[in-house]
Amino acid sequence: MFKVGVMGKTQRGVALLMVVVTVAIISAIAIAMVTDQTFLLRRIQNTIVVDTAVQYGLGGEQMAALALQWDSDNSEADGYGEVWLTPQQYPVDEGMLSGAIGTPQGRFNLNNLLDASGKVQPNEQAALERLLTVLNVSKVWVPALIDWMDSDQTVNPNGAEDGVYQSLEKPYLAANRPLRSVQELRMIQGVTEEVYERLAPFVTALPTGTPLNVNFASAEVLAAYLPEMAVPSARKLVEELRESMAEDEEQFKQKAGSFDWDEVPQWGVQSQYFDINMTVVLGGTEVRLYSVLNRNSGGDVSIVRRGRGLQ
Ligand SMILES: [Ca+2]
Ligand SMILES: [Ca+2]
Repeated sequence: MFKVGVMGKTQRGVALLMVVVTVAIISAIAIAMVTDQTFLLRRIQNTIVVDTAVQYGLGGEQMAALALQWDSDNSEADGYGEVWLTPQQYPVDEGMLSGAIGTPQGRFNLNNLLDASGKVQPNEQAALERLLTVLNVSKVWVPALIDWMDSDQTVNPNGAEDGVYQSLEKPYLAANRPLRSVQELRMIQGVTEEVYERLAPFVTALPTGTPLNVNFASAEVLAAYLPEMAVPSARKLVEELRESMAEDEEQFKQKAGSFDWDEVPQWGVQSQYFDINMTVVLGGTEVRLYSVLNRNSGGDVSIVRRGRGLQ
């Protein structure tokens, strides 16, 4: 009896333990399911918010296009003080759409280095090298950038083609086409993080070669474009242009002083490319969107690219 009684107690103990374990497992599964569903619900809500934000962003693009068309009809030049530069804010259902138009053409366009036929443009290369001198960063990688963009596999002196990139721990190939973004610089042999961080705010990578819009250029870029102009003089020129933009090329030349203009890479007082950075806040969620626009000489505006995040 005693023996049976002990066994009965043990069995009851095991049975109780099994119940406890089973309840614990079921609870864990139930909690996991609820968490999963909450997570799924949040994901669905987030997708709806992003989709709605993107729709508002498309509306923002259309408003920007109208502003830029109006500007084309009403002014010859593009510079500080113009209406299209005014940041905008519009209340939308349960939120706010805000955005600002800018132009990347005050920066050095890295895709100017090669012309449409793939030939290196010496004035542009010299200007990029002067910009690097002004910024006090290494320029040893410039031949590698040219190799990265030219269509051939011939290695320039101090350059780099597939062979160099294929020997890396994570190998890749040279792009052999114009840059698609400034971030691509990071893949080029010799471009260190320090070089990238210092240079990125002064450069752009537009789909085609473009003249610099001097009205929007920084002192560093102007000093790079105008040989022999020192940065302090360039700063004074920038201040002057922000107060009163150059309405045409002659006005800029008067403000800048005398230079050997044949040495200066392509420049002008107009922009063909614009960017919009938009923020849509909906029910406490913030979505950032950007678009790059092109305006042709007739004033027609088309979308070049768009995406999430900051441009
Ligand atoms: Ca204008
Ligand atoms: Ca190449």
